[in-house]
Amino acid sequence: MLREHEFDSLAATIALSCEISLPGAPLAKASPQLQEKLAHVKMIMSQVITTHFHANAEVRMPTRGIAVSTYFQASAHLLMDIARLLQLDADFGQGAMVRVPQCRPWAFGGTPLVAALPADYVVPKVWEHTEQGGTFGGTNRPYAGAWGEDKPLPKGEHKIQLYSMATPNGVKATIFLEELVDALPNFEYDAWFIPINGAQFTSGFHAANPNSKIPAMMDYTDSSKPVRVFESGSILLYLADKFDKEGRFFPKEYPARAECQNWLMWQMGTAPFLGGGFGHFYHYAPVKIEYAINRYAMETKRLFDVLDKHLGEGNKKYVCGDQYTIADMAIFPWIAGFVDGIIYGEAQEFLQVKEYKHLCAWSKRIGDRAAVKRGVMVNRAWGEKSSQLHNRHARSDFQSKTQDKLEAK
Ligand SMILES: N[C@@H](CCC(=O)N[C@@H](CS)C(=O)NCC(=O)O)C(=O)O
Repeated sequence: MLREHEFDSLAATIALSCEISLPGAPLAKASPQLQEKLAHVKMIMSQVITTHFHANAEVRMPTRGIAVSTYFQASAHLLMDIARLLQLDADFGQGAMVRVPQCRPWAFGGTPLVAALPADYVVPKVWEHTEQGGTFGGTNRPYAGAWGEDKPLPKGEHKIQLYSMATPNGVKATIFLEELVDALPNFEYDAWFIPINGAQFTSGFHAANPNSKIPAMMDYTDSSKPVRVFESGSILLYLADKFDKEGRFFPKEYPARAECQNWLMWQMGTAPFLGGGFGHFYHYAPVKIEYAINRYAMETKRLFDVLDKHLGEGNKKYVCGDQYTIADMAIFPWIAGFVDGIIYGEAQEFLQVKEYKHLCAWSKRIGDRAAVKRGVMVNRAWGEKSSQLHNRHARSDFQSKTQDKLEAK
């Protein structure tokens, strides 16, 4: 239970006090029996500290005041151990209580006393990688690089090649690509399914995105100078710049253009809170941590409210007012998952998503668009077979290449 080595490393950083308080009465007024008990505790603590931690403990018993304090230098975890060892939550009579260890940044400053999960976890001096378990615990490594298979990416006949999966970040790109298909008679693209259980670490994918995350895109318009585009927001901006010449989806003029950029960047900044924070700790993490879930649930609800209030002001149809833009396309996939209750288990109820009326109405409005309905199917490999189009190479694929059709052949 007691870990001597920790004392050496942490002793100098924290000074703690463990208080045995005697409410309302100066120590002198305590009964002789209680004074005896307190003195006993003082003696034991002093012994424990010196024998177990080879430290010179200063254990003080003030003659005035309402508290008997034993001050010594130790880590928060050691103090906990000592408290447990001495059963300091015992009843000392006469209303005397042991306030089990309170951290006092006393002589040297230091970190506050914290509970740990698991309870015996002590933050090591240097972090070391261990596999974390849970749904995504084994996927990543703490280093970058093409450490997976040495394999090039497939390449179709169109100039634009997307490598992705129909997660909220992936769907941002496929929605815009399908909007461009509807808006421009000659626009086409290939979209390849990249399962993120390893394919993102292959040499081919890594060359397209050194961050090894979907979505990634290659533009072979000039085959001698292919352009790689990664980060979903960057893909939206690139496609808008290159193909949306009229500013249909990304306004050309300020202030409308700035407002669109604002909400696009807002989305890019908030996704890690919704997904990596809330989604991970509420749904995927192999241990339910109240603090983490509360922190990210609070932030997620705050973000819902930001969007809800923004849409409600002036009863906006779209995030930028009357014009449907790449900001809507970026925000929709993350919000729709919560609104439709298809993301992170019971999250819809847990976060009471239906209370955000403007947000829900907007999500439905975007979801009803034909291009959006197709976009969410591309690179999808779960759910109804008729909603899965693993790889997309032509407009007609939605009629003939969905998974139900392929498997019926
Ligand atoms: N900021 C990036 C985030 C991309 C991202 O996190 N992609 C996830 C899927 S939604 C991924 O590829 N995860 C695989 C991994 O973490 O190894 C973007 O918006 O493109």
